[in-house]
Amino acid sequence: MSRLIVVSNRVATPTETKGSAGGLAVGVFGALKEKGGVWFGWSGDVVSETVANAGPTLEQDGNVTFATVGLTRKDYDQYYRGFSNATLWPVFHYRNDLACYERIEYAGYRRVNAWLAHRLMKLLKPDDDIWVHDYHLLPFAEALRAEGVTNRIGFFLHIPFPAPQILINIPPHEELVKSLCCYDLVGFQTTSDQTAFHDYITRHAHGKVDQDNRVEAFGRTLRTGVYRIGIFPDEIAEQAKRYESRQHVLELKQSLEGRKLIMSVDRLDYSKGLVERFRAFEHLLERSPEWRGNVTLVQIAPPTRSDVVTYQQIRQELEYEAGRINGKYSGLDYTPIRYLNQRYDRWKLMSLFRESQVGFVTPLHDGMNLVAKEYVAAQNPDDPGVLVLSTFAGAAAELTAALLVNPHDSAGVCEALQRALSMPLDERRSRHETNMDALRRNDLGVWRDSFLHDLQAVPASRSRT
Ligand code: ADQ
Repeated sequence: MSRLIVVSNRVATPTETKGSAGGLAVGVFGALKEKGGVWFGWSGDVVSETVANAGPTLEQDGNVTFATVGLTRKDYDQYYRGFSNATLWPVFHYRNDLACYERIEYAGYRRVNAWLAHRLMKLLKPDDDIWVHDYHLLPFAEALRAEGVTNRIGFFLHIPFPAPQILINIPPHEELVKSLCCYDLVGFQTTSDQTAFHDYITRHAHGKVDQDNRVEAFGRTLRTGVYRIGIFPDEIAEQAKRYESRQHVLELKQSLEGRKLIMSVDRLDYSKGLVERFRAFEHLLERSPEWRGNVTLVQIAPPTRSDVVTYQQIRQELEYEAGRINGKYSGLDYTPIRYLNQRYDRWKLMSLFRESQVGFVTPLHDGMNLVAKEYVAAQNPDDPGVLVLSTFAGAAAELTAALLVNPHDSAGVCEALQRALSMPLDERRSRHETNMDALRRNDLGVWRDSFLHDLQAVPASRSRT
């Protein structure tokens, strides 16, 4: 049986794969354990050139090798902070206004991809299947092909793929899509992401796409597919229930003094629609005075990428908005928005979700959004909370029994909040059941197995240019 080689920007630690990080780390590790193999990527450390070139550092866990390398300051600045997070991330989330492009960073991005591919070479065997993850590594297969690698290589994009009119704002857009065509299988979160890629192929690259999603472009043939990333809903349900009476939940409950609770959890990122969310909540307090003093929004948002300027700006804006709204509606014993810039253990988050009457998940664009799925799974089926979900999250295609909203329509979001806060038990139960069925039908195992199944179905000869 062929081994599996997983490549991602960051590699989970062996401890994280045991469940504390949950989600992706656990899903990917499951496949690695089954087939044996290597998880390769950046360690998260910025190191000297000598240390970077001495790697990879290897750590063994059963039949899985964790292989990590450090990045130099220059590589970090150009590849990670620069082109990946200041160019690709905003454009792929339809925020051209926040994107900047520097040729030197793009050159660094390609250089680091080639360097990483070269570092992986000595760990590779001829019949390994290689699964590469996310936007940091668009040119990774091309770099491996340049080293003579003919293995099957698949790619999964965790974030949206933008419509061609948006993508072409990145000056080397054609090179990037050409690089993607060096993979044998390219997977997307939703059909609209896949369609956007196909549109680019036919309209801008003069390529062809057939009914089986076989793409011919830039002298290569590949397949595309839609693989909606999921969670293991029953494990989350069990975890949320197990910890429902822990101290942190009791303390929160006590501090709410019978008020209803709306929960939001996101990385602090402009794609997550946090400012719009705070304003919609303000709209609720403004329009429905009966909720003043009777509902609390807990927003958990740990800062990420805080050395990218746009992330510093969104943080300031949110602090301002939270302060402004709290200044307007707080009482001596009431703060409408509790805004926390911290990471929480997974089990704590799941039990807090279970305690809340509304899950408020309103990204402006999101590949999938696992928080929405986790919120549903964590509910008590006898007395479940209601999910208010943006139609611009990939998860909206599956969680059709959520209250779907346009995050730009503050009045519409406010109406959905009112409806969620006063929804009768029967309706809440029936919506929860429908959403849970969808989560069980397409769990994390289905995502992982269907991608790997399709990758293995690629004829080996197709791996060659
Ligand atoms: P993210 O943008 O990080 O992922 P998301 O899918 O919501 O977004 O995943 C976040 C994960 O981190 C969730 O499992 C959540 O529980 C956890 N998390 C969030 N805030 C936390 C906190 N304060 N403390 C602890 N844990 C926290 C990218 C894409 C998404 C896509 C995923 C997976 O942007 O669209 O769904 O990858 O493909």
